[in-house]
Formats: sequence, structure tokens, C-alpha cells
Amino acid sequence: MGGCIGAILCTRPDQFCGLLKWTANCTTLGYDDANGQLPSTTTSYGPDANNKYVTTYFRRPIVVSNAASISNVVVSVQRDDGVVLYLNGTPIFTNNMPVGPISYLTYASTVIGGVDETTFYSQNVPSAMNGTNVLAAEIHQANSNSSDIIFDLQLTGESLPFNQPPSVSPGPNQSITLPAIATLSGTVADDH
Ligand SMILES: [Ca+2]
Repeated sequence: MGGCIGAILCTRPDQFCGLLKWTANCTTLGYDDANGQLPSTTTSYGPDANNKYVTTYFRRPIVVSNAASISNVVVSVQRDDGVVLYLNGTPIFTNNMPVGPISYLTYASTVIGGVDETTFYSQNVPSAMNGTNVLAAEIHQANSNSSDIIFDLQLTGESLPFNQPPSVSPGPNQSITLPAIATLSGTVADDH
């Protein structure tokens, strides 16, 4: 896979940013027309246009170094026709696929057409782990002679700024009359 797939945006530890991103609309994968959109990278449907591969597989490593600070991870997927996503081998997102076991010969539930071919479907998903993760996708045709498949994906998350400086508050002003005792209520906070 080429293009700008898989850019990791959190390269600066001092900024609030997306975890990582398969940038939408610049990395479409598949073949033929999807509601007027041609894939950036064309994949093969095999040797027979009237008996296309049922399933096309994609995978990509994602390196994460600050998993504990990442939250609100959302995946958005464009698919024609059906899709299953896996993070480190665990299914995290399914769309337009039948219930039950899914193999390389399983067709998508319905034929996708029109604006639905370019619609992104979003869902919260589990965070990645520290180290190298593998995000994998399988795109399923709806039938053997469908003209097209399309796949694009965006994965975003929120990362709190890493290792912020400590903060100190002296607490509210107080007035006392001696010999009363003043109880101080200042606070100190740090993230590490
Ligand atoms: Ca199709």
C-alpha cells in the first residue's frame, strides 16, 4: 500500500493530536468506480472478471509509543461491499457482513451502490498497545461479478500532552486573628 496511508501524527509529545491516521480520500484501495471515485491504488480481482476474488486482504503495522495516554480511538471506514477490521488479530469493526463465521469465500450481506460507496462509517474501537500493532482489513465482494470494491480507512485518537510541568497553587487568601491557627490549603500536581 502506498500514498499517505499510515502517517503517525503524534510525532511531537507536547501537542494534542490524533494518534494516527489513514487519511481519508487520499488512499483509497480497490478497483473500478465507486460513485465516481476511482481508487488511488488499484488492486487485483484475479484472472477472471466474471469470477472475481471474493475477499481482498490489507494489513499495516502501526507503531505506538504512548498507548496509556491515548483515548477516544475512532475508526472510520469506506467500504464496498463488506468489511471486517482486526487489531492484532481481534475483530474491532464489522460492516455489511453476515452473522457467523466469515471466510475468504463469504460474500458481503448486500450490494453497496451510489453514495453508500463513498460513505464513511465510524465507531469507537479499542486503543492500540505499545509497540508494533497490526491493523488488518478484509474487503468482501457482494457477488462474483460485481464491478468494484473500495476501501479507505481513518483511525484517530486523542493523546494527552506527555510529561507536563508540575503545577502549584497557593490556595485561597486567608485572614485570621491571632492566636488562631491558619490552615494552608495549597496544592501541587504533576502527571509523572
Ligand atoms: Ca462491489
